Amino acid sequence: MGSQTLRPYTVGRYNLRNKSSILAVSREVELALSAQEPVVALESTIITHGMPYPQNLETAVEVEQIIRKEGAVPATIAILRGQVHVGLSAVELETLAEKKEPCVKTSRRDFPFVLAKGLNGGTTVSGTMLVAHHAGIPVFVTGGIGGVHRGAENTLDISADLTELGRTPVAVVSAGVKSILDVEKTLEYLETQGVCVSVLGSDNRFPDFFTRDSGCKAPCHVETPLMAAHMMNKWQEMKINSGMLIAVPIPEEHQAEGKLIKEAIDIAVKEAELAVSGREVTPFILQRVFEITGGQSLKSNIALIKNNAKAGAQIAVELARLKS
Ligand code: PSU
Ligand code: MN
Repeated sequence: MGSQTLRPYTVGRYNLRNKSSILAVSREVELALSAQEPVVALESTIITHGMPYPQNLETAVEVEQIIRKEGAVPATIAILRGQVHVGLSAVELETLAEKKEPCVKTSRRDFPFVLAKGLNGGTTVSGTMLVAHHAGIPVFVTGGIGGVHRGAENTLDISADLTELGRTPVAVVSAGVKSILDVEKTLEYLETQGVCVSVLGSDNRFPDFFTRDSGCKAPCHVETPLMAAHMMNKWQEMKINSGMLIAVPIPEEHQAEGKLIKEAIDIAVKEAELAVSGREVTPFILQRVFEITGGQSLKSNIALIKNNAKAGAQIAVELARLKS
């Protein structure tokens, strides 16, 4: 697995004043943060482990463009040779997306190892939240978060994303919770963790990534990005140090065909039970659903993350306005 030598931490290209030098913050992100302009954090596991090449690279680039178009600065977060990066160059994005170099799916627990060994890491929702918070970025856009897996009563497979949401004050914009998971149990777990869960849009049904209705109601419902920003503002004023989850339903026209996706997921989840465990479960299921649906799942995935990027950027812009 890549270079196993111990490297000293290199000093970041641009380090935020009063921030740990362990973060290499890009000049664009550094400037935006110091001017209190809107910034949107993005994860990298979706690039390194969640989507195939070249769609992963195309999507990562387009998502950054969408965020810029809305007037915010994108900050993709990843680990490159043992250095945590906030804001990647085109070449850095390409390096990760091509998957030629080994790369560890990095959640909170993996940082000490990946950094000490000088490895590359694609940061999950939990890993990205942790870094975004260090860097002072409160809005983070992704596709879907990890959650309580089906059968977790036996396996105890519950994503570290949920405990991270319980302990780190970053708002995560996602298309809800993927139906490869147990959506009801995931919502229960988030309640226990004190996470404000809302749905943004016209109704209060909680989405399950590929479709707009998981069958569960969202605990909170906000109609506009401005109202989501108001919620974040109150959350910050109250110093509620747990995270927020803002669910954005997939646009009507991009919903996956319900029956097809449901069947594919059921097959993939059963196969995963026999084939994999630990951090490999989610990437395995995503890959199998992609194969079984003949690529349909990836199309929906790309459409919804672009939609999330737009909504997340609008929230970040409104929040910056409220604070100015
Ligand atoms: N769901 C997706 N695509 C992804 C992931 C989840 O549709 O790429 C990634 C995210 O990075 C998420 C992680 O944080 O998988 C959760 O992994 P696990 O279930 O092992 O905690
Ligand atoms: Mn797991």
